Amino acid sequence: MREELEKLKGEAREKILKVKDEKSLERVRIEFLGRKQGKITKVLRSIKDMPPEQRPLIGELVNQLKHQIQKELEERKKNLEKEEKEEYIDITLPGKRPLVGRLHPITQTLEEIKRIFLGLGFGVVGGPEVETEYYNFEALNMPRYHPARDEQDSFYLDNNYLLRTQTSPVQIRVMEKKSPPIRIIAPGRCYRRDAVDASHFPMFHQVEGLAVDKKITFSDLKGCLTYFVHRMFGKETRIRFRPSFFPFTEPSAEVDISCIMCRGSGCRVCSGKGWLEILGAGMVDPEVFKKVNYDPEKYQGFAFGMGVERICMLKYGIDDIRLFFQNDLRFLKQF
Ligand code: 2NM
Repeated sequence: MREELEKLKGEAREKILKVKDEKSLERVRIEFLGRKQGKITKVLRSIKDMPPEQRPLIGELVNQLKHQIQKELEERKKNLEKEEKEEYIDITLPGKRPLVGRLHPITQTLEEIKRIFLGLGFGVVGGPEVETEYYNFEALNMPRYHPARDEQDSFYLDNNYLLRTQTSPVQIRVMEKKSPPIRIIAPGRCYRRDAVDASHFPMFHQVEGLAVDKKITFSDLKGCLTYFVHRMFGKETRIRFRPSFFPFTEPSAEVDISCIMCRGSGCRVCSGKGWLEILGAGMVDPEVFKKVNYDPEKYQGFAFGMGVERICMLKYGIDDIRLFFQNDLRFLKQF
């Protein structure tokens, strides 16, 4: 009996090692361990016909063999699987490129703007998006019934809170806490109750800048913004300042750049005008300084504000602001 078992063991081992795929391996398993006709199974079944005193020993031997074969079958199966995988790796095939994320074009533009002003010595500050009427309007020389409030129809919350319509409240908060000299930009989200169209969206991003010191002049403002425009849109871009009005600056200006599509000759992008409006700016109104306890006789300052979406649209020739907020990868992948 012992001999017979040894023979079975050798036979099984040989067949298991010879097998070249999982199907044939399964056939070997059935040949030896199959429930009905398996060679080992049959031996196990025959134990009951043996003399009682031999049964325990034989039983144990056969069981050992059974487990041994099971183990070898499993090992061979693992090796086959591994071999199969290894065989199918064709290292000459181009790899599958995983989808790599990237920064949103607005974030990219924001980073670029920040980098330029950081280079000019401006610090970057943030502040709350939920503001009080005082910081959003009153401190900026826009009292309750000022007509300029109409233009910035806001989202109001309870208790006179509202979503900021610009980031200038951040500048007010900084001036309240610190004395000049001040050189900061305040980037962030702003909210206005605008109807959505190709150039309006109820949430947008702004960067506002502020420099306060003794003897800050309009020339400093012009120099600073000209440098910014050259860095952002290229040295060949021209810049012009048109007189305008803001309640928080005096004098105020709208700043245009020569059209980046036609370079000033007039085209569809600039509606034939040759110029594109990119930001608003001016010298901080003495009334604003009074609100933060700065002496307007001692200090002057310039301030400016720009819409990041608008800058980004002009830079890349994007004609609809809604594209930024639809999460369409066909659009986003281009940046
Ligand atoms: C603009 C245009 C002009 C501005 C003013 C101030 C502050 F707080 F100093 F008064 N911050 N930003 C400003 C000035 C913003 O946005 C079009």
